[in-house]
Amino acid sequence: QEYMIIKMELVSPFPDKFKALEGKKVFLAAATLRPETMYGQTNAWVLPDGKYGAFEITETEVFVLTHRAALNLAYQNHSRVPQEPTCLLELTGHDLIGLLLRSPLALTEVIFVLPMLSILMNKGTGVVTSVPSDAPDDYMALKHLKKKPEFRAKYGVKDEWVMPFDIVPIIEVPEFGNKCAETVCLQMKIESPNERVKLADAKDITYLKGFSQGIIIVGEFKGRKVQEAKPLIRRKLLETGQAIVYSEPERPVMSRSG
Ligand code: ZZB
Repeated sequence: QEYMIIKMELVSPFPDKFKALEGKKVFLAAATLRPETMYGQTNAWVLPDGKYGAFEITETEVFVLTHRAALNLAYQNHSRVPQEPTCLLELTGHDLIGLLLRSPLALTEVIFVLPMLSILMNKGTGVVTSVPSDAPDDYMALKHLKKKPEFRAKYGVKDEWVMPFDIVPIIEVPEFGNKCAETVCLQMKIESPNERVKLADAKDITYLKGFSQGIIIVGEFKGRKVQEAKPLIRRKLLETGQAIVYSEPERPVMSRSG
């Protein structure tokens, strides 16, 4: 599986826990298969109890991701020391919740890191960028956070990290509109982020519709088909240094682990 890692930059001044990294460029490294949806990012997701680390990628750049992903990256020529991940800071998802980020192409200028309980730690980087317009999982998780003050309280999520952020329409799909994930979740009567089986189907449908029939309605490639825009946006992100390619060597196991 070939992902792109989107470099979501930690906004300075850094919080206390990250003070040792001040002066470096620190990125939450989000693995995605949908670079053309980056305009619609509204937040980032991490697993609260997941183990993460801040790893040296170059002399000046640090990525926050799982140890497993850091090791994979080290074997793909993305580590300060060749083939060896060097961790500057051990972290958990709890340390990341509430961080303020600036993410490539996002129409929302700054976004927050929020908790998602369905994140798989053995897939991608363990960090996911959230596009509630076109990803059913993201749509349901954001809706849940907004609806449930007790869930926000449990994870120390402040209202202002969530409430001001609404779906940003970025892709128009015939018959599904410009909030494809919402349309599909409503049609399938999905009521909570825990309906994993239904959500997997919703994801497949949304992927298929968006890719085969979607038209980009914002940004530089406005008016183009998703199929045409995808490789152009991918190339742009790579050329500007806002993303890198990341290959997943083994098949991920479908279970959750810290
Ligand atoms: C942004 C995005 C926008 C995504 C979209 C999807 C969609 P797949 O096909 O199952 O491999 N993802 C990445 N890593 C993880 C993880 N560790 N745990 C949980 N989810 C993860 O799915 C790949 C997608 O799953 C990635 O692409 C990422 O979300 C998420 F509009 O990034 B995506 C219809 C889907 N739309």
